[in-house]
Amino acid sequence: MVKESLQSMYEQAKEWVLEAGGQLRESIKTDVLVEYKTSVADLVTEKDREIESFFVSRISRAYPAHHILGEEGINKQKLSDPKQGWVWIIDPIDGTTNFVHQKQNFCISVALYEQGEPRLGFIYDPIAGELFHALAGQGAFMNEEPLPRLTETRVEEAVIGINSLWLTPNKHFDFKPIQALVREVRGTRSVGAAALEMAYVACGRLDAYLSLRLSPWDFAAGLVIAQEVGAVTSTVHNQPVEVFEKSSVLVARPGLHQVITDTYLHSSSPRR
Ligand code: 2AM
Ligand code: CA
Ligand code: CA
Ligand code: CA
Repeated sequence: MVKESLQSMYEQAKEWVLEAGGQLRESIKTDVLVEYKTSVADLVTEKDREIESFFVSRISRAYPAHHILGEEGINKQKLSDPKQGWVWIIDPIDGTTNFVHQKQNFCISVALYEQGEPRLGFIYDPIAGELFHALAGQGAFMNEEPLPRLTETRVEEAVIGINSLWLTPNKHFDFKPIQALVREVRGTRSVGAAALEMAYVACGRLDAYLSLRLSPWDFAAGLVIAQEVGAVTSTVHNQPVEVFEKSSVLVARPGLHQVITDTYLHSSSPRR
């Protein structure tokens, strides 16, 4: 694939993301049908399905040979080997709970991978009017503004994104070292939308973000964007994130990533 066509996919996908975001912005003015998925805390709305369908129809018309992996499973085609060919990874609404309860702090997350390699990433908060985007190798942007490369910071001066579940006894992780981290940092934030929190690390609003169990659509675009500004990404066990597997995620400024893994996470052995 020549570079021009990746560039044209970038421009095309950016238009789709902005159009879909416009639909979500309109939808918060009306009542939206909400259903439970696996539990009362796991919501899905008619808009999640509509937005994913929008991308599936646009992508399959423009790029019929490409594969699509979306949270709501609109595209039923089975992906035999996601590391072959072109794969779009879509979270139509990341932060559905925020979408329903707050009508803000949610985003659309869209990524494109080729042979398992990151190519494009988009994270769009249509309420704030902030589109984070990147073409791998060409830097990351918020709207038209290039995002500067991340510099180092000390843990005492860091504001980190973390979910409160980390701080309670859980079957995955020893939470005591995490409590030590939370005591050490300047502050913690829980936005409630994983992709948006990764974008916030990329633009410097957060110095690190860590989450225990996410899916490809939660982090695929965030990985592309964060890596373009020099953020360090890994699992919480400091292994590379496998983009097509469920995974924990730690994304942080350089330096801070190492302090968090060496000092706080290394001593937290997984419970299974
Ligand atoms: P979602 O809104 O697209 O479901 C906070 O809940 C963050 O974790 C959101 O980014 C949310 O994505 C993600 N998440 C992943 N798995 C989840 C689950 N089973 N229930 C709720 N949120 C989940
Ligand atoms: Ca969901
Ligand atoms: Ca999500
Ligand atoms: Ca979602």
